[in-house]
Amino acid sequence: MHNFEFAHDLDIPVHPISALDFMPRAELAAMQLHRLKATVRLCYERVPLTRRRMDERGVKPEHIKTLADIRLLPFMKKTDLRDEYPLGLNAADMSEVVRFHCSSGTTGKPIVITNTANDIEVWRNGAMRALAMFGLRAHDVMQVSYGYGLFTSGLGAHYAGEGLGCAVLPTSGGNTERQLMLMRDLGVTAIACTPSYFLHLIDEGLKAGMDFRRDTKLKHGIFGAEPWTQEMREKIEDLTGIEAHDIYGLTEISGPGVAGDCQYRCVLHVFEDHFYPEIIDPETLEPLPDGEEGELVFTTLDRTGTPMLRYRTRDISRIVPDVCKCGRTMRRIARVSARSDDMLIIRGVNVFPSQIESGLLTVDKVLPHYQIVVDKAGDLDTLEVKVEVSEKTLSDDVKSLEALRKRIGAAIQHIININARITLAEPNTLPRSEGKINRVMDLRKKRAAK
Ligand code: DLL
Repeated sequence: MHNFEFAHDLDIPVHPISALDFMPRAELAAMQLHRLKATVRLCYERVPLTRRRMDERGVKPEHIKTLADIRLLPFMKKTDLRDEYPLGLNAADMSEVVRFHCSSGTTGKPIVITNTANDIEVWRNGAMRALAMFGLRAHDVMQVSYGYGLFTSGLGAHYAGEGLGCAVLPTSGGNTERQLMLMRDLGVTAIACTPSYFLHLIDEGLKAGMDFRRDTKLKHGIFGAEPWTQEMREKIEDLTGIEAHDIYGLTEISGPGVAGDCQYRCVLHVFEDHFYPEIIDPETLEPLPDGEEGELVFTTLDRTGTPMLRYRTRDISRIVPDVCKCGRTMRRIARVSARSDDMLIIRGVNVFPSQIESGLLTVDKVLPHYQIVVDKAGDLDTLEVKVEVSEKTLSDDVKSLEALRKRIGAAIQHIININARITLAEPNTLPRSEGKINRVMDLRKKRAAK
């Protein structure tokens, strides 16, 4: 169907659904521009907030003549969705809407996204292409342990698996014992869940005497919905022998399947025929050149329920220049290891939880369960990192434990330049999660609220 612009050296045959991933750039750009124009027209005609903002800037749909003209358009933010709750940004007639999805924020009302049948297809297409890129095929048995419901995770993974012809096991989250039993008994080869829930499954499996390599057929993990580091990926792969793939997405733009990594890892291909990425400086709102880190912004190119123009995700990434060795022509973004919302300011230094994770997971003997506690002693911020180690490690002599604490502290300090107090915790004592995990306790906020 498409000419392949670049030779590719995939070790697995390309799935037919992936053909679009290899579109020649010129063809892709023409498709993007055509779709962008239609989306801008739709928003201008149907979404009063967008129309007002475009009018204020003197921008009309006909001013969008090239892809670069996207810069003329106003941004959208999560607060717009909240302020326009429930349906102010909906562009479709209710007769065309087939599903609502919601994403909760930390405060107040959820945001509501309407999906037309077309939007579900767009979403399914991105999610299927992600799984195909990971190497899943019809013979795979996929357990979906993401939650089903208002969140997009469960259903997104579900469609993608079924679409590829996999046998899907919709366990949703929770009931870990049953999850493990079914995983083993049904010969599950792929699991889709948050990386933090998979850690919990590994733990519970080990406790029950289960060896993932020996007792399961698990080959693929389809992990996303929360930031996780390369070090965490290595830890998971080491513990279980699976390939841990990274799938990215967000409710406002569609769901899981906006981007994913190919076999060359570390960076994610964006399904650019549907979702147009930009990186901006969050202060000046100016687009940044390829390679520079900033806030990830997406424009949906062919959604019709709640189309989004230049949606500010608050996720931090960068566009990775150059062509990928896999031959896909879709541009790449660096893995999203942090959200600007998660940034902690400790003694004046900006710190992301993922930086602490990267540091501590380089130390052997450390288990991938930790908690970050930020507090104040007088006027000074304090940072404590609690990390689990095995009972065997804890039974080491005092000197060895002190040396281990020092090594962990040094690994963290090397990255964030802050001295943290390290507490070694017993196995299974730090919080676990069935969905997105929060590993940070910022007690300064509680003190300030008192
Ligand atoms: O979490 C959609 C999703 C489900 C993606 C399952 C992947 C797998 P929301 O609940 O709207 O949607 O949350 C979106 O989660 O802005 C990121 O901050 C974060 N996130 C999602 N995927 C990744 C990832 C789903 N692979 C928010 N790496 C996004 C890092 C991710 N962060």
